[in-house]
Formats: sequence, structure tokens, C-alpha cells
Amino acid sequence: MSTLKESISILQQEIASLSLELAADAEQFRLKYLSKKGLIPGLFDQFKQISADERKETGMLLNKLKQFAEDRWKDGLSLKGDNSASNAKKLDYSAPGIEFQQGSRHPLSIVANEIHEIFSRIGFTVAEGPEIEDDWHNFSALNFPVEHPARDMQDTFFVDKDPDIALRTHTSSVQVRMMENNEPPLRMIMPGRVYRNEAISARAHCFFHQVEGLYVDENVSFADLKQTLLHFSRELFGAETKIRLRPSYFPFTEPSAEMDISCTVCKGSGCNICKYSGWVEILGCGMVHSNVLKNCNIDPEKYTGFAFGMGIERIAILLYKVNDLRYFSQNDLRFLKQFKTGW
Ligand code: 2U9
Repeated sequence: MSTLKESISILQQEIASLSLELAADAEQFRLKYLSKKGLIPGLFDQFKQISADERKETGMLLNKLKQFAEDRWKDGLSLKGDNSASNAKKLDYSAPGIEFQQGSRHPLSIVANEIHEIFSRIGFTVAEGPEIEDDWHNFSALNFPVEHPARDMQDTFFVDKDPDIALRTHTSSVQVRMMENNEPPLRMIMPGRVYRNEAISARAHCFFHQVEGLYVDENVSFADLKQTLLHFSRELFGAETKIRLRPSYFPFTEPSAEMDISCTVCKGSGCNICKYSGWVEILGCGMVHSNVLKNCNIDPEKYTGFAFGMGIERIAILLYKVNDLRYFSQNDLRFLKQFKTGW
């Protein structure tokens, strides 16, 4: 065997026996065997001097050795989680580490999760449904009269100008689907994105997020609604929170009400958040209209139900004192980074 062939064989065995466990091992390996002045390029120098009849076989062995060494080096690097062998050549292993950038939940997710947890602790499940809805689930089943302004092109985004298909304007359409497909008792909340054809400003957006709730069973009363919402408000805004209900109107509930909580900022003494009234409106609610129950094949003589709906942005604005709705959809990290808690 020629001395070059012997050297190739010795190096092959040496390289096979090495263990590359640290980033520094891989770099030392590269310097010793693969770098310009390393052992393998040295063998290529010797190769230039061997006789023509030995060239073919020795050349093959030498190329194999080089390939083997490169593979071992790359394996050593990937063990450290670095697959870019060519870039790795330029890495400075003594440089200080790069700080890990930790993300955070979006404030609307924090609030939605909190609402979800409060209701799941008292037996409500979560349901979701499509954002593109038909007229029946978004309007007709919910007792909206044919001439109701929400059905207008001005207020609702219709898909392909088809008057039967629109982006849902509330998550109530999910409740309709749930009632159509399930027997009472039903106790669920429906979180989700909804769409309204509005000009974007600090106080309005063309999409926002809602959580609605529904409880249908025998003997469900307005008192149950009131106590559930009082419990919810105390859990979310603090044990001292008071609520008040004002009569209102929605096509899908009768009677209907809007609910205020005592101002979380001034505790009722008056500030510009509550416009010096001491109260802030947070949601709408009521007893499910008997027409809605009938539309979903539920017998209103046997069953009653309550429902409520709130905008998540509105709650987040109150909890975090945000003064412009647009912050929630701009993905500005200077805004989002402030919400590190409440996973
Ligand atoms: C069914 C029956 C009744 C859900 C309700 C409200 C009152 C309400 C608004 C709050 C602010 C919408 O986000 S908002 O603009 N919602 O005031 N929602 S009762 O009632 C239902 C839902 C489904 C089948």
C-alpha cells in the first residue's frame, strides 16, 4: 500500500472514532481536517505527486474521505441545531447569545379567554360557527323584520351581492344553529369575529369580536339572567362591581335590556370614562323571543331562555383603558407588548 493510501485509511479510522458533542468540537474538527491548512487538503497536495497508475484508485479514496469528513462535520453541527454548514463556517462561537424574544397573547384573546373561563366555571360550553352566513341564520330566524336596517347593503357586507349570503353581523347565528340541532337544556357561549359595514374610526370598525351567551331550559327566568350577569361582572371586574339593567329593544329578545356596571375607573364617583354618570354600558341581554324559539323548533310553552351579547373590544377598552379601537387590529408591537399577563 502506498503511504498516501495508508494515510487516507488512518485518517478515515481516526475521523470515524471521533465524537463531536459540542459546537467547539465541530469547529476544532473543521480546523484540523477540512480547513485550507488541514490534514485532508494536505493529502490532496500529496496526491498531485503520485504516479499516474495509482491516481484513479487513490483519487477515489481521497474524495470519499473528504465527503465522509464533511458529513461528520455537518452532523456535528446539526446536533447543535445548526443545519447551515456553510454559514456555520463564519460563526463566532465565542459571541454572546441572542436574547430570546418572548411573544405575548393579543389583548382581545386575553379578555376572550377570561370570559370563557368565567362561564365555563358555571357550566357553559363553547360553540363556534361560520363567519359567512345565510339570511335565515343571521336575520330571519332571529325575528328581524324584512325591512330592518341591518339587512341593508349599507350596514351589512353581502357576499357577491347575493342578498342571501353575508358576513355574519353577530354570533347569534351560531345560537340558532345550536338550537336547531340540539335539544334543551342548552348552556353555551359563542365567541367570534363579526362584521358591520361601518367607516373605520377610533370608536367603530368594520369588524369586531363578540361573546354571546345562551341558556335554554325549563323555568329559566329573568332572575337567572340577572344573577348570572352579576356573577360574571364581579368575576371579571372585581367583587365590588354593581350592575344595573335598563329596558331596551332587540328583535330576538323580549323583554330586552342593556346592562351597565359601576365605573371601574372612578368606582361610581364620576370620571370621563363614565361621562360623570358612574355607570358604563357593557352588554345587551334579554329573554329569548318566543318567535326565535319556534323558528328553531323549540316549544316556547315548555322552554324559556335568556341570552346576552357583548363586544370584546369594549370590555378590553374598559379593562386596559385603551382610547382607540384601531390599536386592536394594527399589530403594532409597541401596543401589543404591553399585555404580558393573563395567559
Ligand atoms: C339567540 C337569541 C338571542 C343575544 C343578544 C344582545 C342582546 C346585544 C350587542 C352587544 C354589543 C351586540 O356586540 S354588540 O354590538 N348584543 O345587545 N345580544 S341579546 O341574543 C340572542 C342571541 C341568539 C338565538
